[in-house]
Amino acid sequence: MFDAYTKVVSQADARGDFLSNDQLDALGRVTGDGLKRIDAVNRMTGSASSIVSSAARGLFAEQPQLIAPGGNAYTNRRMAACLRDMEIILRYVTYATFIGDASVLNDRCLNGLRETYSALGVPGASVAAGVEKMKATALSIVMDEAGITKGDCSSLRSEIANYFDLAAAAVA
Ligand code: PEB
Repeated sequence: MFDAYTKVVSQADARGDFLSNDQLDALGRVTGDGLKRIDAVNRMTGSASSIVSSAARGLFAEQPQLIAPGGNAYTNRRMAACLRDMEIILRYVTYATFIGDASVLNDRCLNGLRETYSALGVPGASVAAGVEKMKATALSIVMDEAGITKGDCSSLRSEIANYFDLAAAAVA
């Protein structure tokens, strides 16, 4: 697992190079966004259960076959597994946002997930649709300007969007 800093250091060390100006500039931007990053993580974490439940509601409204008899989220056990999976994915997105690097998400959550779902018969495209819904809700909560000092959060926004997109693409 890397964070934004150790990733760059390990790449430079593999080449025996000093850190380049571009790398230092990029890391400077990560540091400069540090408080925004923590606010974003704090908001996603604090709203995790509503992010998950509203995504699930939206998903089941669009794909009611999932909760009909024979559907993959039919029975309380499968419904609970489904909500839990969405929460796990969201949790790893918050970790990646915190450290500014996708490796924790890729290595500990997404790696092999497609194969797990296909072995279980869980429709990956439906999971991806649920992840996209979590992305929309999470970003609207993160970007809400109420009660916070206004600033430019565009690069953080696209970074967080990218973590959700990675998760959706990994199972779609
Ligand atoms: C991944 N999900 C399930 C299982 C595993 C994961 C390993 C099998 C074991 C179990 O049931 O607990 N676990 C999960 C994950 C990590 C992990 C992401 C990462 C570290 O360790 N069903 C639907 C929806 C979707 C869904 C499309 C959006 O209809 C999910 C939610 N996952 C789902 C379901 C099961 C499951 C298991 C229904 C149970 C499948 C079954 O047992 O029939």
